Amino acid sequence: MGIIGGGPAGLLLARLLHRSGIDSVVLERRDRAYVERRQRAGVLEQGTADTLRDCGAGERLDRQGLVHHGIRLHYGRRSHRLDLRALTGGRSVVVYAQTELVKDLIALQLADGGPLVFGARALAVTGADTARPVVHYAHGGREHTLTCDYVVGCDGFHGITRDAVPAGTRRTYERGYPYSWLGILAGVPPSCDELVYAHSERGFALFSMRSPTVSRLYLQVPNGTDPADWPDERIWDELDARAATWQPARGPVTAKSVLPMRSVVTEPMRYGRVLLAGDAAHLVPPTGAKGLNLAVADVTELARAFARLKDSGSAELLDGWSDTCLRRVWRAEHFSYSMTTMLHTAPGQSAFDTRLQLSQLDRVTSSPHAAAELAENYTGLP
Ligand code: RFL
Ligand code: PHB
Repeated sequence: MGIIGGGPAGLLLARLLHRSGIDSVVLERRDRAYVERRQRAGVLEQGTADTLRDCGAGERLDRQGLVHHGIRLHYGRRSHRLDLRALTGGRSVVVYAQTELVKDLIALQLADGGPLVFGARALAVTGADTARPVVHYAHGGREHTLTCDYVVGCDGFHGITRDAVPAGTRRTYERGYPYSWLGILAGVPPSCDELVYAHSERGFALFSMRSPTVSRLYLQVPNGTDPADWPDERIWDELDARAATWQPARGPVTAKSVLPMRSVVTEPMRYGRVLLAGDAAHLVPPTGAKGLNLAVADVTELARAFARLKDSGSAELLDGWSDTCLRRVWRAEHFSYSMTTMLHTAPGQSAFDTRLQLSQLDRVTSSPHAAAELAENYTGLP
């Protein structure tokens, strides 16, 4: 099996396949230090955490991950807690940085998994509709080929595997948003023990964390924002203004970046012997904390399908894999879109639209049914 991309999707797939006795090679274009430092997600659904535990990657997660039983919604100078555990019959989320999860999976892969080649950039995949697809890649200043039974593109949104699917056989559904997030890491203990999602007419703000000593915060900013225009003081002042009734503790800002938001789905996720998983197949805006969890769900199902094929010769799960994943993907797309549009203030937003947002926030904080709907989606659908 050829796996392109050593992010969470590629690394976890390699691990799961290894446990089923299926060999794979992972090609990752960046070096190890780069992959282990890349700041991204932080919220793991319970099912994601369980998958990591099942494949032997749960030791540090259980020691250092922060289990959260609720989230806070701030709006109109009020704060409401959604009790995720009570609303879902016992489900919670775990705050554990994607950087740490990636470190754990890399260590496992290098200890007893198949080859994981850093600095190996896939250039093209050919023969998707043959029995032996080929990955063409560059490594160490030379070009190489890897001939496989299957190729799985776990190469993220800017990957090249998607191009192996003829344009006429795939369809892409896409939606943009008129805002981005400015994200910072700060060396200061979290000043709230749960995540705070704040709606304000100045724009959205999110308070999160990485560990008992590191906070992670986000501010809605206009598309095209240069992080250099946001000195630390300006960020903290704006966070205070948006959080209204509550003030996050200030501390040294150790990282700052701007990320645009997009919703994208490519269908189908399989063409012949080439498959697309994780961000290579779909993107969600981060407000619902779903991207990493979807990537994990895709490859968990895929590893199961390959194990079935190996053990019983049945391709039934593999043939249904794309449809199985897409049902979950579209649910997460809807949830991520709803959270995003409920909480952000679009440029030039009308007072009418703001009243609709506040009405919806009132609904999810006062109706047990509406709250349960949000909580079930947030903690992950079975
Ligand atoms: P990745 O992590 O992008 O990994 C793809 C890997 O492929 C490599 N690659 C190639 N390798 C070889 N040859 C090529 N030609 C290659 N092209 C690319 C890349 O170097 C990289 O190592 O995709 P993957 O594995 O599908 O994982 C997806 C997640 O990373 C992503 O969905 C999440 O980070 C999204 N996300 C969040 N998801 C959550 O579930 N919960 C969250 O709280 C959350 N917060 C976030 C997020 C994403 C963010 N950013 C920066 C987009 C917060 C942020 C700020
Ligand atoms: C994060 O901690 O990076 C994070 C948390 C919740 C989100 C998005 C990102 O919805």
